[in-house]
Amino acid sequence: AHFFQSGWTGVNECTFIAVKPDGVQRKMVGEIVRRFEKKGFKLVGLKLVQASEDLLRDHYWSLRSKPFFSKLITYMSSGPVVAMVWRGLDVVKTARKMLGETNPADSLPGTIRGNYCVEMGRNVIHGSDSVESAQKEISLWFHQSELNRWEDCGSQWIYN
Ligand code: IDP
Repeated sequence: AHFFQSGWTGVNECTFIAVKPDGVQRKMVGEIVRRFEKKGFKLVGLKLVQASEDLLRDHYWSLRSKPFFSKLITYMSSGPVVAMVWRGLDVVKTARKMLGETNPADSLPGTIRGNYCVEMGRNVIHGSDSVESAQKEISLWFHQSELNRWEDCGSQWIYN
């Protein structure tokens, strides 16, 4: 069965999260996974990948004309990233709140970027900015067969 047969909305909404190369080097993977797990979201895909420049150019296509674009591609290809798909009610918007602002300096303490980084060019984590971006990014980074359907035995304690 197609993974997204059950739809993209409600409790089945999905977002693409990536621990960027600086986050992996700085041993942030466990902390980031912990935050999403403890929040109550469901992990449906996870892998450590060295992203190609082609993949990253596709991923950041909308930023191709920005002055920082080539530095961004260099940064994002400087080491492995942990690519993840998380599922749950309003996960796209909520994940963005958990991340903080693009600029760590504008991110509130308590958010991932607010707590763990200083500069925009080393901001530790990526999260899709809309449901449409999430769909695009998930299909770019993951094969259907890498996304898992599983029954979360705790879901009745997360959803009423
Ligand atoms: P987002 O990651 O919060 O969605 P975007 O505007 O989509 O922010 O930018 C993508 C990534 O590009 C940012 O996370 C950051 O790493 C980098 N970036 C954005 N703006 C700048 C900038 O002005 N200078 C350097 N890097 C930037």
